[in-house]
Amino acid sequence: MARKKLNATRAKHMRGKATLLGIPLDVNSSYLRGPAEAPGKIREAFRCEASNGWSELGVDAGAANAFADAGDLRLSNTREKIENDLAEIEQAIAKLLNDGERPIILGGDHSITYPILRAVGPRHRDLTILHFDAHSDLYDEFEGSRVSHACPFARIMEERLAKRLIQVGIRTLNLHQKEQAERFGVEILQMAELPAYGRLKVRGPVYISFDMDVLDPAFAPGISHREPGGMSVREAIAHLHATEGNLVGADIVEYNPAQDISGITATVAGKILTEILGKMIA
Ligand SMILES: [Mn+2]
Repeated sequence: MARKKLNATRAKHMRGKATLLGIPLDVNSSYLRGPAEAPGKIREAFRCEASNGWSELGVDAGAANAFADAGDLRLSNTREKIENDLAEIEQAIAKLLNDGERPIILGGDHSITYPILRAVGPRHRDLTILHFDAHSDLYDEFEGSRVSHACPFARIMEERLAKRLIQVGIRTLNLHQKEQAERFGVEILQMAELPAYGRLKVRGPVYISFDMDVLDPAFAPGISHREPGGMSVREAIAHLHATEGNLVGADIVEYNPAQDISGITATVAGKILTEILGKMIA
């Protein structure tokens, strides 16, 4: 009896409820501000009546109890209090994980992935991060900051918060970031090598970090760093669907409403959210 109960508790932990959390932080952006306004816009697009909320995987992500929503964190979003903001993000994610939930974070600039992984990493041995992005974000420091949105994956790998980091859609590698990737053993699937569905079939716990600028700016202009030659929405969904493993968390970052045109990028972010939810709930 006791063992049965323990197993049930463990199973619940493994397959905890998907829970949205907005993280309105963009002070670590190096070029343009704006992603702090993204969480509400993505929720709005997800709930838009133009769409029915069903994932292409056959899951009703829009159903009343499909996921929980923990709202948005309240942060200073200032340089003076950045260390405090990062600590608050880590604590908020730790609380969700302790409650057995699987967080889906709506950013925010990409710097938030570091404090998120400080909470997620130690709870999952053998964690693989699948990182969709035009950029490697592996800078040791960027314009004097080690918590810039150009640096999160250097911090994550230094602190061994993941066993594997697989980057997909990269198309801006420079010498420094190539050296960093070699130093940390990062597996990079550059945009020119895609599709590479088989490389995303990993085992064990998986965290997906989805930077909206992995998409071609023709599909998603509402971002801070437009990098042509990227994925179509269809290619991104095909790669998301090809992923395997136990999805324990995800983030969608770098949507910048101030750069958007007619909310088209919000609609795309809402679609990506639907498909990540589909993957997590299925
Ligand atoms: Mn990027």
